[in-house]
Amino acid sequence: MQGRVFSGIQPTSGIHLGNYLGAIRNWVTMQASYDCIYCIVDLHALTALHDPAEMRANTREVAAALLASGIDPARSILFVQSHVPAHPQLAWVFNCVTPMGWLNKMTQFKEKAGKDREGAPVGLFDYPVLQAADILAYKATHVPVGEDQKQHLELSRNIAGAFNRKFGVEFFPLPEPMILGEATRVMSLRDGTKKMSKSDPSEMSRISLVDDADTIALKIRRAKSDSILGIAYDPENRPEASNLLVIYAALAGRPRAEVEAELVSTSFSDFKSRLADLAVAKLSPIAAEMRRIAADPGYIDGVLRDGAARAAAIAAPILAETYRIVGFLEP
Ligand code: AQP
Repeated sequence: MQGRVFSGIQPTSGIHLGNYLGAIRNWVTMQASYDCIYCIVDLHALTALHDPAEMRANTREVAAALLASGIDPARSILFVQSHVPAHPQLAWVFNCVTPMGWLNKMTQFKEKAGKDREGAPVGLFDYPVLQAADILAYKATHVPVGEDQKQHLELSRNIAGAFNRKFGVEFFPLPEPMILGEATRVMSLRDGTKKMSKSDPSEMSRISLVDDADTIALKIRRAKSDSILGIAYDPENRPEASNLLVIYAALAGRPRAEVEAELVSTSFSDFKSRLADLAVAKLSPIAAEMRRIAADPGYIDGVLRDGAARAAAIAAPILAETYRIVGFLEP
């Protein structure tokens, strides 16, 4: 194995094509060559979601989506963040070595807090410190994420370095972000300059992993287009065409340039019907498998329980050593 992978996904409802192409699909591939730990990060989701019933339902739904996409619980560890207390425990230690100034630079906080920074929860501000703890509680070496998480990963490296320097140790590795594949930043179907996101109020802006074939086809047909003949990659001038081209290449598993060469004289509407057929062919089997798995919550809970026990067994000695390094007495 080439190292230890950690990555997480929030249990916010409506996992979409961006999550799938930017993260989950890479997670599946990495199982062949890394020790993989995948986490449903409910503590992170609490920064935005306060409906307990929704949190519970989403957590199982995301687990079903990951299993349906090909995360194999026999090979990888799949668990829920709140089941392993080492995450918030280590986050507290990191809170005490992380300068406020580093967090003040995080663009995701600025975007999510919007104009009401004073009213935003402390948890939202502190989110990247917990993220560093998620990764470093396992001394993970590689973190596959979409491009939107690049800045947070840089911060995790800085926090690992700050801890090591402060206590004069070489304890935490500096985790490497892995931003893989053709679709590292999938954009909204309604606006090619905005990230495809669960929090976009328009359902038509994203393809959800639970969408049926008709809905997928409808969303692609209605996706914003332009009137230039041929599909070309030109994010500056043709953001929507570029985004759909990237999605097409990623779903087909082919290099973008190769697909682009094929589409130089294709009309937007013909391209959309090809894309719709491809998206339905690739995503419908995942949706069907998700429904099958979701019908058995006992199975999902069992997988998550087993995953939490395996995750805790790795994290506990790393946390204990961290506590020893900072000078906490053994209980
Ligand atoms: N549009 C995207 N393109 C590529 N990758 C993406 N990811 C998210 N959106 C895109 C990647 O998905 C993984 C899990 O993300 P998350 O659960 O942390 O969700 P998020 O990034 O908060 O996703 P959203 O949809 O943008 O949620 P909201 O709207 O709540 O902020 C990560 O690896 C992420 O990079």
